Amino acid sequence: MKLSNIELRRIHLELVTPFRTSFGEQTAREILLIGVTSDDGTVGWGECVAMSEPLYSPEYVAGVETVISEFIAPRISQRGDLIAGDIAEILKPIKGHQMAKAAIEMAVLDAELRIQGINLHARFGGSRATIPSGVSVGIFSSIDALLSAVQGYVDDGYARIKLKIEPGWDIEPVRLVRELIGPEMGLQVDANTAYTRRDFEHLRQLDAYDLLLIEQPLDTDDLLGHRDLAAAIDTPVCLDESIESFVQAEDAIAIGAAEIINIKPGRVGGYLEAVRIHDLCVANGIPVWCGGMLETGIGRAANCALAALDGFVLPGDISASRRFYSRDIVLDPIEVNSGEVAVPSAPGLGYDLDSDFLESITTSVQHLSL
Ligand code: OSB
Ligand code: MG
Repeated sequence: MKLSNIELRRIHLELVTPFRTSFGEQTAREILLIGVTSDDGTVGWGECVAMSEPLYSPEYVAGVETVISEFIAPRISQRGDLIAGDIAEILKPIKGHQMAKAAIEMAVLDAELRIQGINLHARFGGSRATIPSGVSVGIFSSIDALLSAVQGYVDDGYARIKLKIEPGWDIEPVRLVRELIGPEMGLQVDANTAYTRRDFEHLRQLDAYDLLLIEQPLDTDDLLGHRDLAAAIDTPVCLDESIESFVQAEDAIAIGAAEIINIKPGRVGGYLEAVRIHDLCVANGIPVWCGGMLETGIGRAANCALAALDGFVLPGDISASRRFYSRDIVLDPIEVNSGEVAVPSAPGLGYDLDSDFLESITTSVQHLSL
């Protein structure tokens, strides 16, 4: 297809409850949506996972808008006819900016699949129609508040709990949550880089609580630290922030720094690279699971298709829409039933936009003619 227009649409969504991690607290999500229109009039949407500030990764919403309008759109325009599978190669000269590239590829993929009348799940070939749903639980100001939130998610039927941790909020909350949910339920922790190589003895205390994994305890660039930690503790070490490409996944696996990998399509430059990393992990016996970035129904729909692939052997951060938002921008927001979410099957990424609501929460729109 040939694209005639790229739309950059910023939306503002309030969170139902503040979400605090070791890198900051969010009470709302500023999200950049990318709309592409093909020459036959088909529209596809991509959801960029960058946050407002560069606290999780170097990318941020305003920066993504700039890199798309100044560097990505001209290259796509110059290329002319293309398919989603060409985007990574067209954009390769631009260093980094995985989230911006992923969002464009996602929008083109949506348009391409809509033209073909097939769904992303069918294109990826995953065999499951439903996938287990995990929930990510933030840091609270009191243990009581944490425990009542976790109990609520247990009552909602989630298949596993992920607790955000940081120094001062780790061993004791984990101990009490394990006591609350019992020995059978899947429990894991995510530090978002809050620890250092001096914390191995401390983190070893987590081994007592039968965790599925500890996610990204050390700095993004500290692969050797993660290798050494993996050797020092029993809890499997999982990488999130550190894996921004297929080659980084290969390296981390080769040196023993990644016993498990959290795959986030936005962080690795797109869904097609995410599938390649999944295949690499399967070939190396590395379990993977699908991470989340507080996506709306657009991003969650695509994450479901990815997480339906066989190598995704652990529940993903694919919680119900209502876990973060009181109203979604899609008409059929994701729901959790008996711990599972249904993988969408409609053409494209598989969502249907709630256009009126989308308009009402739009804070800016920019059109780039190609
Ligand atoms: O580290 O997995 C993370 C949200 C924003 C940024 C980073 C992370 C997260 C989550 C959210 O844990 C999970 C979700 O979207 O449900
Ligand atoms: Mg994480």
